[in-house]
Amino acid sequence: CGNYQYIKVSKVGSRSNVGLIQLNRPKALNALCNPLLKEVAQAMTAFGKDSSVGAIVLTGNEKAFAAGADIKEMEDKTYASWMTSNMHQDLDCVAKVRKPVIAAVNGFALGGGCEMAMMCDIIYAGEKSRFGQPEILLGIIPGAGGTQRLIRSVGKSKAMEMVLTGNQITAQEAEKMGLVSKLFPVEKVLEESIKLGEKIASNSQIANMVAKECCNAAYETTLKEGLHLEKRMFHATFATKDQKEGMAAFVEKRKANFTNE
Ligand code: CO8
Repeated sequence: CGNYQYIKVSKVGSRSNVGLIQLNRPKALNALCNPLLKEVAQAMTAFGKDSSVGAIVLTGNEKAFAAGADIKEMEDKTYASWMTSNMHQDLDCVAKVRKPVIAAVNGFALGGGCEMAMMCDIIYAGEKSRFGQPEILLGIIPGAGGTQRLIRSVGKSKAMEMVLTGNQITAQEAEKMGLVSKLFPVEKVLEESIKLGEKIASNSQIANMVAKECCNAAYETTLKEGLHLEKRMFHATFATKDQKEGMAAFVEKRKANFTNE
C-alpha cells in the first residue's frame, strides 16, 4: 500500500477491507512532524477513495499513539511559516475522510496526538494509555481541536482542567469520562480495533458515510438543523439498493449482502 517512511499502511481483516495506518516514528514517540502528517493525509485520502476499504484503523505502537506535534520542528516556527504550511490541512484529513475511522491507542496520546485520536470516530485504548493536552506547559495552546473537540467530548470542567494544567489522564479516567469507548489489555487493542473495523466494514458503506455525516453534524450545528438533516438523510437511504437488501435479508432471515449501491 504505497511507499512510506513514517507510517506503515496495509489492508487487514479476513476480507482485507479494513485500512490500517500505523504511525512509525518510534524513536520520537511518533511525534507528528510535517512529513509524517503528509503521509497520513496521503494514506487517509487513498483509503477514502478505495472502494474495497470499509473502515480505517489509525494506530501507533505500545509506547505511544503520538506524543504530539514535533516540538523540535516547531521551536523556530513563525506565524508566517505556520500560515504558509499545509500541516493543519494534512492533519485534518483524519477528520475529513468520510469512512469510519477507529483510533487504536496505546501509550501516550498527547497534544496533537490526543487531538488526532479525537478526530477519529471511535477511540479504543489500552489500559496503560495516557491522554493529555500539555501545550500550556510549552507556552502555547492546543491547535488542532484540543479546546473544541475535548470540551464537546468530556464537558467543560474536565476539558479545561486538562487544557489549563497540562496534566495527563489515565486510560481509566478517559474511559469514565467518555473520551474512550472501550479499554483493552495493551496487546489486544489493535486486534479489537480491527475486529470493530471489520464489523463496521460489513455494513453498507453508504449507510456508514451517511451515519458519520449526521453524527458529525451534531457537533457542528443546532439540534433543530441536525434533526432536520438526519430526517432527510434517513429518507435518502431509502433510495439505495442497500436499504432494499438490508430489509429483504431481515425478512428472509439471512445475512445481508451489501453492494454499496
Ligand atoms: N516532539 C518531538 N520529539 C518528541 C516529542 C514531541 N512532541 N515527544 C517525545 N519526543 C522525543 C524526545 O525528544 C526523545 O527524543 P531524544 O531521545 O532524541 O531526546 C524521545 O522522543 C523519547 O522521549 P522522552 O525521552 O521524553 O520519553 P519519556 O518516556 O521520558 O517521556 C513524554 C515521554 C512524557 C511523552 C515526553 O516525551 C513528553 O513530554 N513529550 C512531549 C509531549 C508534549 O508536550 N506534546 C505536545 C506537543 S505540542 C502539540 O502537540 C501542539 C499540536 C498542535 C497541532 C498542530 C497540527 C499541525
